[in-house]
Amino acid sequence: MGWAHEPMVPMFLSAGKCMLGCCLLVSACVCVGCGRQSATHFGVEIVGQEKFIQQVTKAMSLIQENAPDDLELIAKYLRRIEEHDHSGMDASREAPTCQLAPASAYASVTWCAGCIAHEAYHSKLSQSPDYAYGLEQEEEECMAYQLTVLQKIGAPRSELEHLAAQDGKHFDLDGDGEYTWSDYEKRRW
Ligand SMILES: [Ca+2]
Ligand SMILES: [Zn+2]
Repeated sequence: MGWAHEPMVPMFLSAGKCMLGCCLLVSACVCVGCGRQSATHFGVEIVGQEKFIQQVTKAMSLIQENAPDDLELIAKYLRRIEEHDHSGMDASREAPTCQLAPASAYASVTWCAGCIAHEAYHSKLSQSPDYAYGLEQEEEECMAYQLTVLQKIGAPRSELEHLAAQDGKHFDLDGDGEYTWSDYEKRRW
């Protein structure tokens, strides 16, 4: 696991960049489009390969069994979870969408569950009026929430330690102190 969690899809950029983002998202959908299916569990639409739907359903069931209040929060702030080539939260859509890359979704059921919780927390924060992506501080808040969920669902110690060792700067993959499409495109998770 060289990755921890998924910063927001950059959505604070200009309208022109947003259009670009939509095109990127559409092309990504096409490229993973083969065998895509859709199912609804816990009121959340899950879109991806059959094994993705199974994995996400297992992750959500694990949260429901061990942390029902957290599943309620997740199902409130995520209306769709889809397989994608980069992980992140797209809160700009009508259905707030958590995107998970294979590295995030298939690492383990517990890790998948933690990533979903992390993205749901971004979505929750993004619904405040005057919201602007909070970079490192926001990532730390989402990671703190992710950690509580991982603990409640009995994630292995290695995952708890891996997450606790992160510093919230993972959004800035090119190291320029800002969060842009360049960072998003560099994600391998
Ligand atoms: Ca950057
Ligand atoms: Zn994040």
